[in-house]
Amino acid sequence: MTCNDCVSNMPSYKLSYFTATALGEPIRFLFSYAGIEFVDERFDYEKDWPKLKPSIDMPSYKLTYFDLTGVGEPIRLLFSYAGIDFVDKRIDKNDWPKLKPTMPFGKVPVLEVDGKRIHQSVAIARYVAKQCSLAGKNDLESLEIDSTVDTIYDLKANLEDFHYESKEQAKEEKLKAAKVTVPYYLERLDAQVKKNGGYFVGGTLTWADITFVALLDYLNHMINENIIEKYENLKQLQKKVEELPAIKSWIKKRPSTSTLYQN
Ligand SMILES: N[C@@H](CCC(=O)N[C@@H](CS)C(=O)NCC(=O)O)C(=O)O
Repeated sequence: MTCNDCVSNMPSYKLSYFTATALGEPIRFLFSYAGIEFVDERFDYEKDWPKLKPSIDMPSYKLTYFDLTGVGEPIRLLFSYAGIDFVDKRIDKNDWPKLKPTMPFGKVPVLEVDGKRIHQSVAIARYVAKQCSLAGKNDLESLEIDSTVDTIYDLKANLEDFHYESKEQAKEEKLKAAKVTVPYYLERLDAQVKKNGGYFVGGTLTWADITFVALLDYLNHMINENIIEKYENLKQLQKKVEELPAIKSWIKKRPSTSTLYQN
């Protein structure tokens, strides 16, 4: 076998990515480290991408949810962070009775992936997180992230228990309980962020951080206060996540939902 044979047996590689470093750069580094030749195609996000995008075989996504920052919001933030386009279908409350029987389990959010409908917000968020490498570097990290997200949902359940109680006396008792359980959760979540270098898991951004920040608006609304006011590490985390360019731009452009929380 001659050297020419080796060369001709190598696959030819072409990497298409933006002019930015970001997610394309580790691949460029690895090709360079391995001494493997590749065509380094770079295009401009503003100028080239709108024309090129339709030619890239991406699934089409449609997320159906209420016009709220509830359990659909982590998914919207994750899509935005990942730079994945999705149809943000917001149901008018008045249309819900008619639409409910058409949903797989009578609830939203529902994600349509190329027309296939999937429900359960946490499962959907985890799926999107995997598309943009926010789901942990190994199984143990993924487990820690899942466990943190479940804890955030436990905290949410505590607040919902109080918020959606309609009987006055029971509501007062549930508020008293929430005033104990909510700090219990927040102290531990705050300590977790402190211990893990400013993020919930592994010293780096994961979908647990995005889930927490995305749900804060809803959690605060339920008890009518900023629940993380006293928790410096959680406040820093919120700031960091909300300042990520893609998240910042999502928050700026998303519809205002303030009037639709009323039950
Ligand atoms: N475990 C489900 C719960 C979904 C859920 O409770 N959705 C609410 C909105 S936040 C809903 O569809 N409510 C309307 C109804 O139950 O009729 C998830 O996380 O996706």
